[in-house]
Amino acid sequence: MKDFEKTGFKNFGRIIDKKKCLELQKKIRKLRKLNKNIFYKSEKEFLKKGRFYKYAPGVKDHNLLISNELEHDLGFIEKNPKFIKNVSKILGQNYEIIKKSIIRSVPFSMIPKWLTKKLEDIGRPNLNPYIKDDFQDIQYFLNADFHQDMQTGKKFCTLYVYLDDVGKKDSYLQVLEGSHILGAQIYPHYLRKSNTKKDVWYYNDNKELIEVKQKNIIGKGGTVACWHGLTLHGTYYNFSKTPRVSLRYLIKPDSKSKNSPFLNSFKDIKGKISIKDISKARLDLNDDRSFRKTGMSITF
Ligand SMILES: O=C(O)CCC(=O)C(=O)O
Ligand SMILES: [Fe+2]
Repeated sequence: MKDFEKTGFKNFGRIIDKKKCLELQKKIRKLRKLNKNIFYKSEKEFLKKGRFYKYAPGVKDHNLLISNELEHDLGFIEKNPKFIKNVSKILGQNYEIIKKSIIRSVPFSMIPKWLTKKLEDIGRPNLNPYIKDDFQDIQYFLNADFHQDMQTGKKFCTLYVYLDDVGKKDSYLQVLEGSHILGAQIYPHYLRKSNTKKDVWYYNDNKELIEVKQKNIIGKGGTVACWHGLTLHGTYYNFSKTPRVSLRYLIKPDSKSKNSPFLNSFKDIKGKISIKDISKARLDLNDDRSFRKTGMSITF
């Protein structure tokens, strides 16, 4: 696992019981039907009731995954020996889960008409602002252009568990191996796809120029993968009829573990690990945090 320092990414493979993943997926689907009714029905209603802040599932509340309503024991994931072994190898034994939530990647066909035009050329269309409060206990995405999850300097990894099978049509995660090395950068990122080499991108921060390798997370339910908080990753549109349902964990390292590849990786990071003025970290957000068109570099 030593190469995590260099790659900032590890696909653990299919380590969780697929049947148990499907059971949870079905329960989620039953409790929170996914249809157009979860969205505000018009732009007028959205302008009246919607907002561009506090729209994500909470760490402790308004989060279906940890709610009494779902009441689901996540031991089959978090206490699974393979899960513990793999995560410990990257983050040290006493790692800590700081947040977990359900992610649904919504097929384009499920977006209400009034919204489709608005979301064109938005790089990171988080859908929750357009979804009624009651349903914001799940995180909904249309797609996500290449971005970093860590911006404030708080060190963590992101880990995904696929609850259902994810193929090429299902908005699979794409990760750019080695991209964490340039540190925290402003979105949109300066990325260009190689014209000749498959799955190679050139990435720069206006000083250094590096080559990074695209790794696709494609796999059956129960597949788990983990990336450094500064590693670029994203998803393109979901072309299937059903949402991709995943669990997303943010995991903090064991701060006493002297040799964790995650903490060691910071020695090699060239730039800063956070952007001081967080309001300047995303050029795709207006002052009121509404979305601004940027286009996107991620493709199918
Ligand atoms: O699941 C997706 O579509 C992208 C999500 C993502 O980048 C994240 O959860 O950090
Ligand atoms: Fe992300």
